[in-house]
Amino acid sequence: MGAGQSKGDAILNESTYDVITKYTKFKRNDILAWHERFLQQCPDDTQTMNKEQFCKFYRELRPQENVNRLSECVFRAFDLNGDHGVSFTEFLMAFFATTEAPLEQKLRYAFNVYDIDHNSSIDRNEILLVLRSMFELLGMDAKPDKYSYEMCADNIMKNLDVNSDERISKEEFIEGLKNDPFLRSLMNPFQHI
Ligand SMILES: [Ca+2]
Ligand SMILES: [Ca+2]
Repeated sequence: MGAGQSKGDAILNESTYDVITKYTKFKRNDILAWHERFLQQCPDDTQTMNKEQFCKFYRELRPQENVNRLSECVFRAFDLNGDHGVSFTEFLMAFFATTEAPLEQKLRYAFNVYDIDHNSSIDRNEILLVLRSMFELLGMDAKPDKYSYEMCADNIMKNLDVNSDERISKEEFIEGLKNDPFLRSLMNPFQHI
């Protein structure tokens, strides 16, 4: 960054605009405002948020909710290319999808939240890990014992793993949650935003 230039001067290139306007309903002014806000969160020149920066920002975006644990899971889900950083394009597309998009699009990101190792399927262990964040978000973390998590995970596997291969595919996840309001309320981290 040259002398006299501040981060606020950083401009978005047209291809970023094109991608974002194609996949979201944001207008140019919205995108500019988000970009400025985004850059304030990453003080280095990378223009990409690391996990710590993202989690802090995400907690600010959902101030009424307990997303302390969840924000780390959401970081992995928003980092679509898996380079351990969330770029502006990744952020704004994901933020739109998880707040204003139709249910199916929200569930696609919800799937990514659970698919911790990015292998395009969810196993019981991944469910157990994310359930703790969901219990916290839903205010169910008073003192759940190990047993409640295990029971819950078994129940989820039983209901979503339609072909019984011990894994939940993206299709099983989306179809299952679309058709089961109870599981959706328990598992979708983006239902209230
Ligand atoms: Ca990334
Ligand atoms: Ca997985």
